[in-house]
Amino acid sequence: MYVLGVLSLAKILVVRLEQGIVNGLLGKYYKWSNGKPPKDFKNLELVTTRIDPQVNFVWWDEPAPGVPADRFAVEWTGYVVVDTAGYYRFYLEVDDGGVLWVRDQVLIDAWKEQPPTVYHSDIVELSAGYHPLRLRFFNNEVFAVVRLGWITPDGKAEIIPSSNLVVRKGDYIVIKGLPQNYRIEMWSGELLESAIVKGEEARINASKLEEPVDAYFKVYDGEGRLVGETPVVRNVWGGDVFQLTIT
Ligand SMILES: [Ca+2]
Repeated sequence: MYVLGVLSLAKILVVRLEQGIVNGLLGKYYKWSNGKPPKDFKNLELVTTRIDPQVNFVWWDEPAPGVPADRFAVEWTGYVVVDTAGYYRFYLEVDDGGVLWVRDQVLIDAWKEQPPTVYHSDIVELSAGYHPLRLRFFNNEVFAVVRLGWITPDGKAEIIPSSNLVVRKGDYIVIKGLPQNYRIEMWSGELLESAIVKGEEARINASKLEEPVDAYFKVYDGEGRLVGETPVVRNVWGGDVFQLTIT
């Protein structure tokens, strides 16, 4: 009779060194020369990129270092995190124009020069979880206003809080601490992805993970033998960096 492989498996400790989930939205700040910028941002000149905790701005001056107060545009991307499933409305106050997408659907389209104006979306039903969001905004001449809010199922209107906005820091989950040529698999109910250790680390492609998962890692040696597996780690996402230790 064979000895059950399970008995010989190593314990593998896992420590998260970096967190892939970052609260806020990724803001890309552009400038252009004249007229209204194209809605697709084609040929705009990217000046700077940063994480904005939320979108709640009034600008009389430069919105960011190197970005002019006149004729700038911003694209914010990330995910809106819905805690309670239900019916939501989004609202956008803009001077000058803006377009809001959630899940690739245009919810508000107000791409024109105007004084501060508030637009409401239709009611949308959202499941609990992560929904991709994109907001484009431009300002022609000072001053500028852009505020992104929502009305939650309980009727509360608020600027979307930073805790409900999320950016995924990277496309890869990086695993450190394993020998060269070891293979690592990421599981969450089913096998999600795998990668081989090259140099100091294994890089697991996480670009398809639309929201964080509770996952564990199986480790195989260079001959393909299962070495062991980690405990379940909560909220694993692109941009995470883990240190694994085989004990
Ligand atoms: Ca303006």
